[in-house]
Amino acid sequence: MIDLRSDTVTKPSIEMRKAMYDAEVGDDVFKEDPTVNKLEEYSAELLGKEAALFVSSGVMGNQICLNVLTHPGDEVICEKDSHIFNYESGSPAALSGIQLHPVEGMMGVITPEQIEPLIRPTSAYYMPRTKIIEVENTHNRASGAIWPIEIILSLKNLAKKYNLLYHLDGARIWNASVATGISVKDYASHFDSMSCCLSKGLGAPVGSIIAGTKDFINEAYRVRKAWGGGMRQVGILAAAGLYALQNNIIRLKEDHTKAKYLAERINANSNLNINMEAVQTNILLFKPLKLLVDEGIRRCKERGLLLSVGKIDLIRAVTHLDVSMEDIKKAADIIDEVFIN
Ligand code: TLP
Repeated sequence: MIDLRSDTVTKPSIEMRKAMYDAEVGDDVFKEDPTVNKLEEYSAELLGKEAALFVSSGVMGNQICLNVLTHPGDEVICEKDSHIFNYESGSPAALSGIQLHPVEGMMGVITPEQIEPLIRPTSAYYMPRTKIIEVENTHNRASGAIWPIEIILSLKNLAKKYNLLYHLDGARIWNASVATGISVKDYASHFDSMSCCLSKGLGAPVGSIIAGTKDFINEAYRVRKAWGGGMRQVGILAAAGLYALQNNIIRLKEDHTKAKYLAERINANSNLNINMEAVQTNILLFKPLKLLVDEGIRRCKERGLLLSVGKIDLIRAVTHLDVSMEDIKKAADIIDEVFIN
């Protein structure tokens, strides 16, 4: 099976497993796991933040950040297709008593002109309090599109003007960085808090990192424990994360090349529609014109290719380190066979 459902499906390589096997461990609830401590120090340095914290997932990372930065009744402005709005089980409301204010963007990007009129006047005590602007870079449901740095900067200025906080869901910030050449440190420097995944394109089996000031991370540490996320001899997993950060960032370029190739093949098929402009990293979304999404996915599966639903009318394919260029060529052939070119 060629599995392009997500970059989360990658399995730890032999070298990564060896690093896990060799990891020194201790009780992380006592902050005595040397490998976790190393991962957190390494990540803070890499992201140019005062401190970082290892958490079990991207959802946990985003939700801890939102919880620490808000009070119940606050509001977070985010893009309509963002992960926090669509795929985090309603946790902003359930866990933090806050609401999201989704705004429709262009390829996942929302502008200051759209956001400024939505910021609630501080005098209006009967309204929710606007507290955070959230950015997702790269943007999952916008086909892995990258936020232009100028817009990131202008939203930062807007947040400053209104005394708002600025959060980055950087699950795939590594992909944005290798595609643009802008360092993750540079991206991170604009945000008060950020969350980034080790378990997607970087190939670790588990885990995300959140980063910010020391005070922010001290609070996050408390929330993680309160939500049952305090882990013990978890250096075994942190070792995989450290290996991923040290070895698997630059190679993401190969995933982008594979995605571009697949997108071109899909674009050449007259029974499929794809927005080539949005294919900037490792995710592609395409629309079957003569078959239903579920039926198309089923027929590809029968031929050895796993795809997923991107949106109601869109199929998603994600390239990653466990699929070769050969696999991608085979995948393109299967797609042509199913959606008869
Ligand atoms: N995304 C998953 C699914 O949930 C859709 C995927 O297969 O792409 N932020 C972004 C932008 C994400 O894409 C994801 C996962 C997360 C956060 C959450 O990460 P996990 O799954 O580790 O909780």
